[in-house]
Amino acid sequence: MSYIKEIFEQVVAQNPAQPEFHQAVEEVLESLAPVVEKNEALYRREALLERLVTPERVVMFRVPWVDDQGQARINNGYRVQYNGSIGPYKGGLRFHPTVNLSVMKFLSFEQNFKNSLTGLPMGGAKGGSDFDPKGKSDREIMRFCQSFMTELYKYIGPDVDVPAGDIGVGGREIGYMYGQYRRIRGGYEGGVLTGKGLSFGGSLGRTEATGYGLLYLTREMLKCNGHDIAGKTIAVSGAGNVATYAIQKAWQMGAKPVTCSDSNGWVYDPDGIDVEVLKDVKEVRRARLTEYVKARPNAQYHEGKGVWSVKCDVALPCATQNELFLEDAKMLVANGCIAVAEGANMPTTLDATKYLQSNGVLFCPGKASNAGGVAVSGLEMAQNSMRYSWTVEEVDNKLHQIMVDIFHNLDNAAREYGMEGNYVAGANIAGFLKVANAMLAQGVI
Ligand code: NDP
Ligand code: 2IT
Repeated sequence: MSYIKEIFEQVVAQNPAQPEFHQAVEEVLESLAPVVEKNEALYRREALLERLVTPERVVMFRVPWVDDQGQARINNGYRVQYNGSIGPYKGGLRFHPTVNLSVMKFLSFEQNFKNSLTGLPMGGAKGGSDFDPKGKSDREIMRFCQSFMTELYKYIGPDVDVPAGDIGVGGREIGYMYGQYRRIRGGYEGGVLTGKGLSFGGSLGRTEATGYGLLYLTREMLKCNGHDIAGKTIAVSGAGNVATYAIQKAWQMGAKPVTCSDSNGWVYDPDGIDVEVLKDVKEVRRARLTEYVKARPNAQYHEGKGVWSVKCDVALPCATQNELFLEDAKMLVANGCIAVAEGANMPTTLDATKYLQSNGVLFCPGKASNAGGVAVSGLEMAQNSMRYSWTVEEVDNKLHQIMVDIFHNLDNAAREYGMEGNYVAGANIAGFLKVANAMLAQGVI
């Protein structure tokens, strides 16, 4: 049996009932075949793939808190420190009822390769809780964040592990968690979290970074394949941090984003999504998308899923994992879509990815196209270490350069291994090589 197949079967056997984790490992291992074949004796002797698929540390803890009615509540907290060989563990925190060990492990596994692709020294991690922030008061959110940090603080630090935001965790939650960390530690250690407020060590441009970075990479991918992003119709899913700033940057590039979605339904706006209305509904009022169409009479609201049925040139899934299925891929191809770039982590299922690729659709995986968020987190860490702040132009220029470099890095890696145009393979190989070389250099640990 091939080394890769052996490892994948072990992962499935040893981690039962973790489908998202299996899916992420399968996608990465599959693309590493040509690299592993070249180095098989060495990798086997060093148990490199076994170590690659095994997290260095998984922390699970109880998060007790009291709701506004005085009722005690309990949630599960997690931090998976997957691989620290190229830098401090780094990755977001997700608060969403679907969070479980499988989701945490898939996200932290992916984060290793993403962080490696940014070129910055950051290892891979992820954490979060099955806490549902929807409908909670601001005070409940604060008490939850404080309780979560009261346990998490033991395992993190500016040179150890640096969490940030993800689904359900934005500037407000990072502020509350940072406050509790500072209170427990008794000093300023801003570098322990990224995505902080600008008044206490946050970086300009971090809020916009993932969405903007997604568009910088997408424009470069289109350009290198003979297309101009200006004038393109874009379908976006999600209506959170990533989707909002992807939509904003798409407009700035002369494209027209026409859809967005949340967990209840989706919007088609034939005049293009109005970013200010979207921000007011989702960021300011934390309301549902039904409110969006009240302010935009030409727009249509539909319950359930359906963003990928809209005719578009480019599709940007920016909500969550497994939200673009084979039947969606078929609709996109039938409607003439030329490119898909993932803003979310693993939004496209494996069979949908393969269908898109084999039908000539340019496809960029999230670990490359959504790396702008963690890249600017890395820049925030650098600024915190220097006790200095770059201007928004400086940060944006660096982000732009990082995203363009990432695209060329994976394009080149795919060519070098005889898989030209397969950006999934290119991203996995380029991301893997740096981590693998660091692991080999550091011995069997
Ligand atoms: P937000 O919480 O800001 O927004 C998430 C959006 O996706 C919301 O519109 C939400 O709808 C929707 N959504 C979430 N879960 C589901 C679900 N199970 N079914 C349907 N819709 C869902 O998160 P972000 O924008 O930060 O994150 C979006 C994606 O991007 C995630 O995959 C995340 O891992 C990834 N990402 C985020 C980065 C960042 O810097 N924030 C960096 C790189 C990747 P609703 O409003 O109803 O909850
Ligand atoms: O998935 C991701 O890359 C993030 N949620 C951002 C992580 C970070 O540390 O900024």
